[in-house]
Amino acid sequence: RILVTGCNGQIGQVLVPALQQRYGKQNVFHSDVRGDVPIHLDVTDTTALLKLVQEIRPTMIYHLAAVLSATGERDPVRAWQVNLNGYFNVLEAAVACKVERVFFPSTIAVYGPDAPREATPDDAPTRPTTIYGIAKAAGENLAAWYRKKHGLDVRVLRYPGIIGWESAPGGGTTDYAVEIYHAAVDGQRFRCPLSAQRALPMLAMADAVRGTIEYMEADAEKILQPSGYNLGGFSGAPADFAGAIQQRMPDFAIDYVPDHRDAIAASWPEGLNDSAARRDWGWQPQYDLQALTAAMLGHIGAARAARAAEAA
Ligand code: VAH
Repeated sequence: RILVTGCNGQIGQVLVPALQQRYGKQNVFHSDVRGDVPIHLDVTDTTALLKLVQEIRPTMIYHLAAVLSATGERDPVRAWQVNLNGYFNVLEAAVACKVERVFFPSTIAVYGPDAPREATPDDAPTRPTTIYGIAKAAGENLAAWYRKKHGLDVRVLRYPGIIGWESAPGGGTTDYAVEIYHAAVDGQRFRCPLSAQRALPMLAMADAVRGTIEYMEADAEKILQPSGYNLGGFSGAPADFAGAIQQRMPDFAIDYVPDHRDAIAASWPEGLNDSAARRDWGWQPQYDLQALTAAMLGHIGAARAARAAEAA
């Protein structure tokens, strides 16, 4: 049985159906603190979380509940409570209930300006400059402590910006890379909060979800880096996304109006070296910028047409 926390988030909304497909709906329990959920759970409620894990007795926990980078800078207290204390509760419950594997989503936000900008390796220095990145870097170290102290198999992936047609992002610095496609399909001029050349590592949602499940199912002896892995896809800047869209929709227009998120993005790498994940457990992304752009415009366009037909 599997428990997913933060199921209503950008990744959770796609991961849960993928897990249900793989393991059967009856074996996937999913929770969130907000929205329409089968299980209401605030991961900062230690007692409620332990009670839920005792009831479900999951073999795996995918802990997705988190406050992302941009929101975290505005509400550092909540970000710390959720991103560290909530995660701490998950680890304690996992040990108490003998959960076999725990997934902890880390992020390129653990890297700071002193990490190599291009092809940042897994072992680059992690000196984050956001509360979100600081909590996630601490979380990676917590994973190592629980692995050493309790033998808990906590698996860590450092996600780049994740772009999918299936769900809306919330509170991240990379949210623009999803919103830009919706603006294009809606025929709206897009106001981009990052500067034109601000490149970041990006990954298609479909690749991220498939890769995460493959990683969690990999035999333990393949995980040669217990501290975790970069999960890379491609490097893209706003101007690259705009160009790929304009190849298909020449009238698409964009304005670059950098805000606080541009400074956050400037502290992150522009590209990742994920060769260790490819070597150890066979990671292989399938979408590059062109393929993702075609898929995003196709799926979002089809959903828009379906809504228009329904309304007619
Ligand atoms: C964010 N989407 O923007 C998340 C992610 C690498 C970025 O951690 O905060």
